[in-house]
Amino acid sequence: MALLPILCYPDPRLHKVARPVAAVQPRHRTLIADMLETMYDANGIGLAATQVDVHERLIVIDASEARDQPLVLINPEIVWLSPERQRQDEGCLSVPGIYDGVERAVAVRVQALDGDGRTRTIEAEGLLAVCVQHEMDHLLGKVFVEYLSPLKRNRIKTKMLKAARDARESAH
Ligand code: K1U
Ligand code: ZN
Repeated sequence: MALLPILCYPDPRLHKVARPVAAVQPRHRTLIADMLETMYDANGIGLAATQVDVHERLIVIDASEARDQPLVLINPEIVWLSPERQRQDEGCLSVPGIYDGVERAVAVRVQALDGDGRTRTIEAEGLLAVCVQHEMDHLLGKVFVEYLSPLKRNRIKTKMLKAARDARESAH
């Protein structure tokens, strides 16, 4: 298994639209294992393939307290969104240190393939529902900061670019 580098906003590769997985192949099993390891290592509750520069419709999630309930969603499609919506703070491993409120459906039903290529339907609410919607946005090339005002987004962009520049300079 391997830790994968996570793309940081405003990297343009975060805006690529992922293509469907045609068939679950051995390389996808390696990718899933590496993404889970990367997500747990970064203390995240989700990770989309887009964030590790793989532009296929695959996400991993573990929103359990014990961090022992990994979920693999391949070609996920939302089949139902609750009409009830709620604003909740979100974070993103591609936008480290930034948390802000986004309004989303409180509950979702998603159909997807699991890591063995079997069709599954997942009902999610609370943090898991927020995370599923956040990760599915990544597959469409959308980062949560795009729900914020242009002023906030530009401040975040400037902060991220400065942090990347500082990290490069201190590495020399
Ligand atoms: O980068 C990501 O897509 C993962 C992201 C998922 C997420 C967290 C919270 C709300 C929506 C989506 C994270 O894991 S951010 C870091 C984190 O561990 C966290 C932040 C807030 C609540 C719980 C966990
Ligand atoms: Zn994210």
